[in-house]
Amino acid sequence: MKRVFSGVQPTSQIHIGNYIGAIKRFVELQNDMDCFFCIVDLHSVTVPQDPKELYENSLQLAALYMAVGLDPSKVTLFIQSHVPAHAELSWLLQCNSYMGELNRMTQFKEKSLGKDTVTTGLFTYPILMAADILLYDTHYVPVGNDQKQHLELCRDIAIRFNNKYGESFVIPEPLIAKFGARIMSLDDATKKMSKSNENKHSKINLLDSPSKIKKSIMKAVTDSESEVRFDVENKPGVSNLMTIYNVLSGMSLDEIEGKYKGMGYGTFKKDLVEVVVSALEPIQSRYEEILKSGEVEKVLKEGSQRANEVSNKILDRVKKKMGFVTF
Ligand code: ATP
Ligand code: LTN
Repeated sequence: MKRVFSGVQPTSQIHIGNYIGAIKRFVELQNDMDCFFCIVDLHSVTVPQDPKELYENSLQLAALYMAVGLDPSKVTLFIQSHVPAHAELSWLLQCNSYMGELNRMTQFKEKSLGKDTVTTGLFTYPILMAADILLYDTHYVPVGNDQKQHLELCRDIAIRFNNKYGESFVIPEPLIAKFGARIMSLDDATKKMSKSNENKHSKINLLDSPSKIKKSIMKAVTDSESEVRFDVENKPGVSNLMTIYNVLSGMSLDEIEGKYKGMGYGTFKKDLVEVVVSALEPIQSRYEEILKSGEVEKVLKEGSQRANEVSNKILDRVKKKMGFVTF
């Protein structure tokens, strides 16, 4: 069975960009692949975190993973910091990668822009991500479009390592959807929907109430025309809303265009509210049930046990190749 690995940071609330670009796709893969889905808490501390919030967000993300339909009997769900091999391999890979390649990472440039101080962890973040992936002999990595460059770096590091020390790593392939891999901000369709955007109406979180969803969608930027038509270049706002409509309802773009011909944006947006609310409702009620059931801790403990077993073997193999003494 092919292996899949992906991770989401336990920072702030999970939005429909994270869901459509990544988490929804995790659910689609779980029946056919051996999947590891991680709560990447070590990545989240590359920028300041409130300890109490980090704690709560980590457990909430685990409950949300299960609420969207990930089945712990099929997939391995775990917290990154429960598997020390991630930090250890990250160090070994740091000693086999270069300042120049990290300097080219656009996410680092964006996230450090305008900050007085930036942690070294934010700079080396993509190497920890490469370690996450390579530790599981991963074949496929489902992610949103913003992670493409990090995946390329991961492949470069793995290929170079294999050339230097002999076959050590499986070379992973990114799984980036042709459609929905970059959901845009509702207040500015030229930027990606982002957890770190302070405007709460720029995004729809999976746990948002119907009234908040309604407000955010009704406020969403469109354009001065009134035609519901998919045209990313000239109509980025409407095209983004149509993408969300398409992915969450299953209706094709042509069908959506046909349904709202001559009707203007008002009716389209009202119906989109319905589509989003009914897609999120079952997730929200399962989420509450899962939190109440107290099963999250058990699932994470079992998950980290399997993740430790699998990753320690691979770490050991890599350390032997590098010449470390292992018994
Ligand atoms: P920030 O938005 O603050 O940069 P993030 O949401 O990108 O944070 P993660 O929680 O680690 O950070 O992202 C989890 C997954 O969601 C990743 O696979 C990422 O590519 C994907 N993702 C994030 N934003 C979007 C988006 N707007 N559209 C599609 N996928 C996205
Ligand atoms: N860097 C990713 C989160 C992440 C990840 C991973 C994704 C950390 N480790 C391994 C896929 C595979 C992000 O910021 N979205």
